[in-house]
Amino acid sequence: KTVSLIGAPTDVGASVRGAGMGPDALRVAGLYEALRSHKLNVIDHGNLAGPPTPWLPPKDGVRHLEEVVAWNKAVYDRVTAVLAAGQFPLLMGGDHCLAIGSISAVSRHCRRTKKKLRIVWFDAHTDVNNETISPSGNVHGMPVSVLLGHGPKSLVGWSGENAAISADEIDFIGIRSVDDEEKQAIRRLGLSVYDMRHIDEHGMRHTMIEALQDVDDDTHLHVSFDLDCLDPADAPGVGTSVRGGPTYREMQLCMEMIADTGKLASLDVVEINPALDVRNRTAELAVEFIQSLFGASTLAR
Ligand code: DIR
Ligand code: MN
Ligand code: MN
Ligand code: MN
Repeated sequence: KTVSLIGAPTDVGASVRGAGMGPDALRVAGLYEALRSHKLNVIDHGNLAGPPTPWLPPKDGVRHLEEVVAWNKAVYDRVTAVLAAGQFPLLMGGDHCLAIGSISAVSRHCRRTKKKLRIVWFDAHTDVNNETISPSGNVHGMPVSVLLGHGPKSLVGWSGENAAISADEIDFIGIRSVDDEEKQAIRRLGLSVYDMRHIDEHGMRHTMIEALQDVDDDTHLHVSFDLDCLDPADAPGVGTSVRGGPTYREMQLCMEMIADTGKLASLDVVEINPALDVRNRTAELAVEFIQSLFGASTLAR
């Protein structure tokens, strides 16, 4: 298997500056070497190019729409090319708005190759705002809505269909911060949200069994991993931390259970903010989790 590392160094959709340094933080934390030591062929494509973040207030409910489109276009094109080459795209963000380009490309690829798409969205937030309900206008809070077909026209429909994904193709893990109108959207859309209370009551193992239950041989499994999913005690280097997240061990179990499916085929690692981190701890943590996603295990070799 060949893993292609794609750096998208931007904070254009975020609420605080700094996520643009994420790709290099992952490189410094040894992502390339970690995957190599796992007998994977790894190509680092370097960083994509895109516009600087202008840092302006929202216009018509969205901040930096033009720049968000440009960055996502670059991501969409590269992820499409990597998938077409039969390789595994690992997007190094950047903020979570980049999942629009990444998952639009994955969705188109799945339709073309007749694969069933399943997405696991690790996050403290559900990111299902859109320009009419978002309290902030930041697009990193909107990618799921856009992918479901509701959002700014210039971002919707890239997969070839109005909706790149359907509500039953995505499961959320670790949620503990949802805006008021987002709550209505979740109910209206019928999204599967495993919030922290669900994880507290049922345990992470049972939660992941539920989330992964319909993964089968024909499935393309995509993981969109917002590092703010973790408890901020473990992952301080994120822009919008929310206390009360999964523990290190719980998150390792998630990663190991996903690896066990053997169906992981694309990955976003987003929202690492080195400007807020402590000695690159959050990127190092991300590298550990990525290794587990690719099958690293304590006892098996
Ligand atoms: C908030 C924050 N719900 C918003 N979202 C974040 O601005 O839409 N997502 N931080 O990761
Ligand atoms: Mn988040
Ligand atoms: Mn489900
Ligand atoms: Mn997110």
